[in-house]
Amino acid sequence: MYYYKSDYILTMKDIVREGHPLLAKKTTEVPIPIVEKDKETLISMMNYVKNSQDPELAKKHGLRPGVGLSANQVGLDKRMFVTYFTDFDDKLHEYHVVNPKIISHSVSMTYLPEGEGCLSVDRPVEGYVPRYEKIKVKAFDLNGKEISLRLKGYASIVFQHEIDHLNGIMFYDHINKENPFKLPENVEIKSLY
Ligand code: K1U
Ligand code: NI
Repeated sequence: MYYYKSDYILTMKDIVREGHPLLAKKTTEVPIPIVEKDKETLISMMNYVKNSQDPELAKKHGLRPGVGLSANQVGLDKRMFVTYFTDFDDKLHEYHVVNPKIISHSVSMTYLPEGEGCLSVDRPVEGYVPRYEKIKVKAFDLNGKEISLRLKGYASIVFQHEIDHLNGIMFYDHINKENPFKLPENVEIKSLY
């Protein structure tokens, strides 16, 4: 499997689960300019995320709702992901993200008080996942144009979750092993809300 056609309807059967080797390795850079097959795959991935947030389509296709999806989660060794969500300030974060690099981040950290979930993890995992409060990301978009994003709060958390996937890191790798609700010391860290 090398790519998904843009009109292919991705479902949960296409999503690889924890334990799959693709979720534990650093993924491979996508050649720029982006070839049509990689663009089509990104479109199909974006459709998964959008469909999953539509209650009727989610029910029809048995989709778990998501706000992001990385290519290795659908079985492809490629450094790319999509996001589709509205932040607390009502800004829509609809992005096709290719070869992302975190070029700087805040010292201060944040976390979701309810913890994180993952489409590749079929069990609840409790605990705080410390994330940088702000990040600056450089990447390429669907058209191979370089983009530079300054993200904070929830958007910063979602992007770090997806970039972690591309580096073979799962959200629970960040949770304190002795006490899942213990936060890192000597660093400013606040709950997102
Ligand atoms: O990458 C994935 O597995 C998708 C994952 C991303 C994510 C989860 C938690 C924090 C940051 C990023 C999800 O989207 S899990 C579902 C989810 O968080 C959600 C779904 C619908 C509405 C609101 C949230
Ligand atoms: Ni995930």
